[in-house]
Amino acid sequence: MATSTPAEPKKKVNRIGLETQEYRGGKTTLCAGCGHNSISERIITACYEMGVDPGQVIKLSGIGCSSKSPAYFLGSSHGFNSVHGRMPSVGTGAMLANQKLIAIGVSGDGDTGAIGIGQFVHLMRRNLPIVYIIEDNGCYGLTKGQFSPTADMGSTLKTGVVNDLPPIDTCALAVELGATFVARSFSGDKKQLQAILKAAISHRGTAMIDVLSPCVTFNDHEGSTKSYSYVKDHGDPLEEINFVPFFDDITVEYEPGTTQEVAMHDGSKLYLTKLDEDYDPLNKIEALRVLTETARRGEYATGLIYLEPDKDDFLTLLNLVDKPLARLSQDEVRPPESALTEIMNKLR
Ligand SMILES: Cc1ncc(C[n+]2csc(CCOP(=O)(O)OP(=O)(O)O)c2C)c(N)n1
Ligand code: SF4
Ligand SMILES: [Mg+2]
Repeated sequence: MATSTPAEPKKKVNRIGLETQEYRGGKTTLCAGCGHNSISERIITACYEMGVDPGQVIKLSGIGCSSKSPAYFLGSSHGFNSVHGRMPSVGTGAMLANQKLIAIGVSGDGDTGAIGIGQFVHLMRRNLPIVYIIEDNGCYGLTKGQFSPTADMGSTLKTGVVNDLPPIDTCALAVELGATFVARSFSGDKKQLQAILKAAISHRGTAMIDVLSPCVTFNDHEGSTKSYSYVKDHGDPLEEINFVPFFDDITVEYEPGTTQEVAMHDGSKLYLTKLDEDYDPLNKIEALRVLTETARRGEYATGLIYLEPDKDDFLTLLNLVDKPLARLSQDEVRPPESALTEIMNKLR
């Protein structure tokens, strides 16, 4: 009698036929419990669930514990670990060379707010298509926990040293400078961060996400405003976010007047159920108001803070040819002699 071997259990794959495993990277070398590790997990899940092709992604970073984290997700993607604070210019170059890439940048509050602030400022005003994540722990984790420019005035180091300088609010700065997608979340808030990351991937333009990401080794004590317990107790979510990707034919039922529906560039939809009635994330002045008021109360406004879905991104403004510049042949980039002669004749 013939015996049949039991069928192998079917592996779960996403819409492009890949398993979650294929979105993972190397084993983390960060401290156990570091917020940055949770953010890597959320990036893995968001890219898997969105069916992002890892071969189309370029991961970019600067220097810091946060900037090491691209090694721990999307192991088969392109990657460039740049110099401290210089990720924006490397990212700009990469996207100019190949505008078909999906750029995911990971920086730290020190990498962005201190040495990299000049580069950050110009990235925000250019609206380059990039998901720019700041893993914000209020300190320089890699160099043993000194205050960074996002540390709040009056917060203390473990040693008791008090920070007497006001913080830079990277979200307010990004809104002010022209970023078209600005959000804040917490590494411990799976649901919110996941929805924000998916929406950021769908956005065509700069998506700046400040993720409060506690450093368990140097900045998780009482007196810190970037500790797990402080952020958990002082987060003020603006809305509940539901993200429906373009490939899912789902409509969300909601009571009229309670939920705002926002169409993303790629046809995906965001359903924002407001928790603060007056809040409209499409209004720049409102965004700055809410950031100022929550900061004054010692709280963090979280969620989608500002969105401008239709502004032209940097590459569109440059009117680039469709074919990635990096793939153009010599013949395509070198004008024929007749073109040069024509120009010379005009100058005579
Ligand atoms: C040009 C330069 N200056 C200073 C340093 C030292 N340095 C390395 S990482 C870092 C700060 C990292 O802080 P952050 O970006 O907040 O990352 P975290 O480690 O907190 O995740 C500094 C000052 C360096 N590597 N290069
Ligand atoms: S030192 Fe802090 S930021 Fe660096 S890996 Fe450890 S917990 Fe994370
Ligand atoms: Mg830091």
